[in-house]
Amino acid sequence: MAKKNAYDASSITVLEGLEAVRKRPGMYIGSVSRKGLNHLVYEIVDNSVDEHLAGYCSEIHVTLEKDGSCTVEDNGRGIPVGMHAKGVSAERVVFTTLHAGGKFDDTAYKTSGGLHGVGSSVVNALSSWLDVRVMLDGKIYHDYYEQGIPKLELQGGLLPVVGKTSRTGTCIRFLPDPEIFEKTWFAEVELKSRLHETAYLNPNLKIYFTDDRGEKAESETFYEPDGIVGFVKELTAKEENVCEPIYFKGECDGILVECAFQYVNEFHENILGFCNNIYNAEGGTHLTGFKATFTTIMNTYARQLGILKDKDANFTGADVRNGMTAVISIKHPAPRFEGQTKTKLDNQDASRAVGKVTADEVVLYFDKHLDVLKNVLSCAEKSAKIRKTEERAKTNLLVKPKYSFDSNGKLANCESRNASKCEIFIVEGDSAGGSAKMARDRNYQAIMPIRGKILNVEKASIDKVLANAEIKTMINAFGCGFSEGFGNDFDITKLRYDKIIIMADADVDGAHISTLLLTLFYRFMPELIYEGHVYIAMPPLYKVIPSRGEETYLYDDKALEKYRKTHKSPFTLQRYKGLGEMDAQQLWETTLNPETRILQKVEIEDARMASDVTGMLMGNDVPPRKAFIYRHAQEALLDV
Ligand code: TTJ
Repeated sequence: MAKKNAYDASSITVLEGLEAVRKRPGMYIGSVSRKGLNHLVYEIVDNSVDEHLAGYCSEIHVTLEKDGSCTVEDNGRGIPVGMHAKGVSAERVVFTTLHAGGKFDDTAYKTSGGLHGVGSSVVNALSSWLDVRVMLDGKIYHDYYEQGIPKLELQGGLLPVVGKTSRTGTCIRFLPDPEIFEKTWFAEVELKSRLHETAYLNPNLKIYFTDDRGEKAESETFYEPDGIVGFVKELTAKEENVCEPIYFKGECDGILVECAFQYVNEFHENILGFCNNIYNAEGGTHLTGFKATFTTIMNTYARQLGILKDKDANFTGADVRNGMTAVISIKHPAPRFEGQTKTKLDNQDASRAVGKVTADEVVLYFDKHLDVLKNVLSCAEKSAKIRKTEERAKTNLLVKPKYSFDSNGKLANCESRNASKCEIFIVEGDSAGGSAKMARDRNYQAIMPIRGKILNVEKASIDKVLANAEIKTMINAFGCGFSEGFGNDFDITKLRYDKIIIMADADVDGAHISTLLLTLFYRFMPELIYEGHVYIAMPPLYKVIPSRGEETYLYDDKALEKYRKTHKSPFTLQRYKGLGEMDAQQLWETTLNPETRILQKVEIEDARMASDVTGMLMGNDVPPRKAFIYRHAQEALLDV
């Protein structure tokens, strides 16, 4: 790097780089929705986690401030503030240079991959302002940016000292830019969930979270000394255990492998993969390595114990994982990611390493714990038994003529075959379904009414699910097939609709139907959710008809309160008890017309949320389920 004029030259590329980030923020943080907003916090926090992994940081404090900004503070060594080769403080380089994950080799910025770790300069570019305080060498150094542009004049390229301290660490405070983000209110439930996940993956790290935005501050500490064993226990907390969590770790070819798994009395598997502390929503090679080896081991045991006879076929992978909840966490020096959302681990050596460690450790464990082994194998036997019925059900579904997906006369399809324009509304109740059929634009909007409660797929086995007429119609209408988890039988490129819109009443029954549908999609067609095709329609709760002026729809009680405050003249209030009460015209205006309707996109932010769609929502306690749906309702965005 040339020293002469380096500052000028680099500041030009800096500005060009930041402009690119501001122009196409989605490329750098995934989206500008609520999820993208939270992502800013993760980007910053991940730097402190890296410092923890380097062995120098034991605490991170994350605070949501009253003014809408977020503060992240750690007790690490502090971002280096000394002179960088580019002629300014290294801190400036960190916050103004776009560095691709892993490419920033000057300092200790080994990064994690996927969208993560690309970093602090992206957060800086997308913030109205960002304030930096670095504590080291007994001093507090200060820096400050607006929309990514440095605002402090430096003396000889070095940061101003604003105080003395005996501590070391880094403190960043930033305000997301409302010019960039649809919403600038951090979603605390998702944030906490992700911070909790980070605590499970880093058992010696304490994360202190404070939400100071409400009338009284709310604080929570995430500290999980049991690590991923604790994580697995939490994921299975509401289910009936078949065994205690089994834990092992090991190393192979410079890759660290850590795994915890447990069996519960349920007909599903839940296997979560992490690489360098980042959740891999689309799985990848660490999971395939684990699964392949585990299947071989369990079949070997089953034959040794006489559970499988010579004439019997092997258990399938799905059989031996029936009822399994697992967390597989690896540390890889150079991870690569692929897949639609770049969250699928691609390194072949990860598959080998996980396979090797699993082969050694699982055998070591089961050789000593025959009772546990037998319990686990009985889960596989149960699965194999119902698999035969399942296979019959599956063929029945697939042999159905391809285009008669309106088999029971329920689906009112649209005329267009241009999938990128088409929408399908899954509507609760026949009467609302009837109105929706009249109100829709039949050119590109399809309506599928469903009656009452569809099957709870969390509790049912796959053959029952596929025997359900409404579910069959839905799977056929979407056109992609289905599979458990991310599988080859599902083909998203065949999807006939860009948007799948769940339309249910804003009451407890409606919330229940929404969660059943989400569970169905999540379990059998997760790509639909991960690739952003699933939405929840938000029908209004009220219509106000003022004596003078325009009629308007209000979507929640908060909006009504606000309307009462801002409109003094008398008005008539009409409350909708359900979709069925709306006529075709009203339904068009409020829930069908893309110009005026409100849709909530369904997004899954971390592993816990992924599990919660089934676990939290479908468990037997109603309150969290209601809270989930209602909270999503409050965050509904105008879909224009
Ligand atoms: C780099 O190598 C020398 C010693 O310090 C290392 C470092 O950068 N440590 C560090 C960075 N600790 N914490 C950070 C950090 C913290 C936050 C909240 C945000 C950012 C961008 C970095």
